[in-house]
Amino acid sequence: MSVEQELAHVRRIAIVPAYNEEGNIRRVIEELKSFDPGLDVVVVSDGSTDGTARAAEGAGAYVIRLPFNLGIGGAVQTGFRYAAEQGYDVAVRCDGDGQHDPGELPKVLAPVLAGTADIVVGSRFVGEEGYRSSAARRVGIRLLAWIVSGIARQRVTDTTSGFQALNARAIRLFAGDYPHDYPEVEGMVMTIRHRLRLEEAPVRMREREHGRSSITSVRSVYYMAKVLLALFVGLFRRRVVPVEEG
Ligand SMILES: Nc1nc2c(ncn2[C@@H]2O[C@H](COP(=O)(O)OP(=O)(O)OP(=O)(O)O)[C@@H](O)[C@H]2O)c(=O)[nH]1
Ligand SMILES: [Mg+2]
Repeated sequence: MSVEQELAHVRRIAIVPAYNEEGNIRRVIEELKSFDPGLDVVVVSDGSTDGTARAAEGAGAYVIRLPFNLGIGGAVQTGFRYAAEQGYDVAVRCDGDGQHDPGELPKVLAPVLAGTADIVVGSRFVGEEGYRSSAARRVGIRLLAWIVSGIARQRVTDTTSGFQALNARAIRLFAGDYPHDYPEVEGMVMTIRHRLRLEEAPVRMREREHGRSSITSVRSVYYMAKVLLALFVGLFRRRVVPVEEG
């Protein structure tokens, strides 16, 4: 069975965090819907001050408006909570800036639908396709991959990718507890520590078209320092059991 056929048997949702993505969000939703018309889309507008929420509703998404900017982790966790409460079987996570191509979703979804992984992370660094980014950022990405692979005792290549597919188990885990600051990096460690099966799938990602990236070059040094500290502190965290686990 193809991924599209298998998808038809599960309740599925796309979780899209968006902070001032008025210029991008409509197309993101349209592309998701054209990939799979039965895919529900929830956009978590993270205290946006532009027309993000209205544009998302206009394009047929369910919109959760956070009262102020919680940051990417809080926004994504809100989406996972919604997905868990509504009983979705499968969720995909896509950025609201259009960098994640829904056409690549079959690769990310396949292991989840086949039941061989609980969470699949779309990686820019597995396989042939390279990803253009600044040298500094590439070094940072490699370093993070190396550290996370060491902690997790499993080789990973793309620790900052928000292009992911998750089954109900992984949705529940993240609905109950999700890192705030650097959710992708810490989330990977968390997933593996909770003994969920994590896989990477090779994907291509696009360049940002409208709006501004949250990570500028000066900030990326700061980002690295903080994320390394967060990972280090995380080593001493107990495995947190979701408060409201049913
Ligand atoms: N910057 C930022 N993005 C947020 C926030 N909350 C949700 N988001 C969304 O999270 C997604 C990822 O943010 P980006 O700024 O594109 O981060 P990135 O993709 O790692 O960086 P680039 O590759 O440079 O675009 C986007 O869809 C944002 O709209 C927030 O508080 N700040
Ligand atoms: Mg982006």
